[in-house]
Amino acid sequence: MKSISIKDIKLYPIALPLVEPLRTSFGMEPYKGAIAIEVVTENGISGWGECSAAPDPGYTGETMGTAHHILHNYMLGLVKGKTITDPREIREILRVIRYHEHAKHGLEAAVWDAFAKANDLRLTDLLASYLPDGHESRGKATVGVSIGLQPTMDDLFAIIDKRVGQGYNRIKLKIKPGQDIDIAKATRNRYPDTMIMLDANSAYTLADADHLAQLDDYDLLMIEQPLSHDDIYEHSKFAKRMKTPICLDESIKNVNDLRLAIEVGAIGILNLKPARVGGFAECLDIYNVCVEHDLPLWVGGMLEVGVGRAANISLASLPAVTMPSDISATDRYFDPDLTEPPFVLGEESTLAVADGIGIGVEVQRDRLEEAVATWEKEKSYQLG
Ligand code: OSB
Ligand code: MG
Repeated sequence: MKSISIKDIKLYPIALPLVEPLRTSFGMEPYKGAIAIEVVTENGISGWGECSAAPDPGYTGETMGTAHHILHNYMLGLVKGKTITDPREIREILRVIRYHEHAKHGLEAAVWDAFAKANDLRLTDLLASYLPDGHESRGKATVGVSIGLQPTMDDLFAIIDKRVGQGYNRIKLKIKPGQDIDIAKATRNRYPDTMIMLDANSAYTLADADHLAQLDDYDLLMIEQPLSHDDIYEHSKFAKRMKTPICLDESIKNVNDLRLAIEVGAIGILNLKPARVGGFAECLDIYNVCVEHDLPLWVGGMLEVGVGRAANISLASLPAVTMPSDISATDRYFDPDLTEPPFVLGEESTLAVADGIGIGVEVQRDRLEEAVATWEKEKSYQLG
């Protein structure tokens, strides 16, 4: 493969209004905040990555501010001027910096896109080239939709009706204490044949196990991240008390976390989120461990704009991603998005990989400028 030399890296803090905000057990955002990252090569290729840390530290500890600080002051200097012969080298270069997975992922993703473009490859095929034979891209991802907490059950049903009507065949509902068993029961009664799963975003403790065991009655696909964001041990205790499979999101920050979770029986299904594990090199290692252990996986999302979503679809189209991913069509998130063309839901709840080299979608410079201005106007703090 052709190597690339990195001449310049630009950071664009952006905010885009969300068509439908996502209320979780940790909060709600009317705007999607992110840092769009552009890597420019000596040959004039622009690669794009998305650092999807939120404005607030509710999901992981990172924020747009911490990500901007660490990117600007530490990471860019390590990568600028480097010649890259394999995009997985970025993970090694950034290993001297502890944590900051969202920031690492955004920068690494921009290099993956530039590298794929320099080699005239789709990102999905470049990713597959580092996997064992037989793991070629399927060219599309099976997907579902993530629905936030709603004020009333009627509001929730209105949104689910709309999404099921649009063709999504797997829905994920956010839950928290006080809004859990009733949601599962009412939704299962109303939609007997839809795949339903719940995501607690760490809102419970092991003391809630008896209460949550009631969820076993509703034929749920899985329960995502019921306990603490940094816990594996208690999830292993909890998993033994539930028939419904436990999916881990926040708790798995790297491949070693995954190995531990498998070893102690804390995980039945993995939500693989590139932003949470620090990039695609780590995703590939995790993917291989899932294959080795027959662990079902799907690709999670951070309400990414088109840049990050296109990359996530590229990963989600790989064949060991056997469960529906949390990646929805563009109209669920933004109008308009930062990129063109939009992603449109296809037959059997799928999204096609954008057809073009790299991530396959084009950043619209005028919309980028507008999104930077929106961030400037809406931001509640200075970036570091
Ligand atoms: O827990 O999976 C989550 C969004 C932001 C932070 C955490 C989560 C989510 C989602 C969104 O559920 C899924 C999507 O991008 O559509
Ligand atoms: Mg989650």
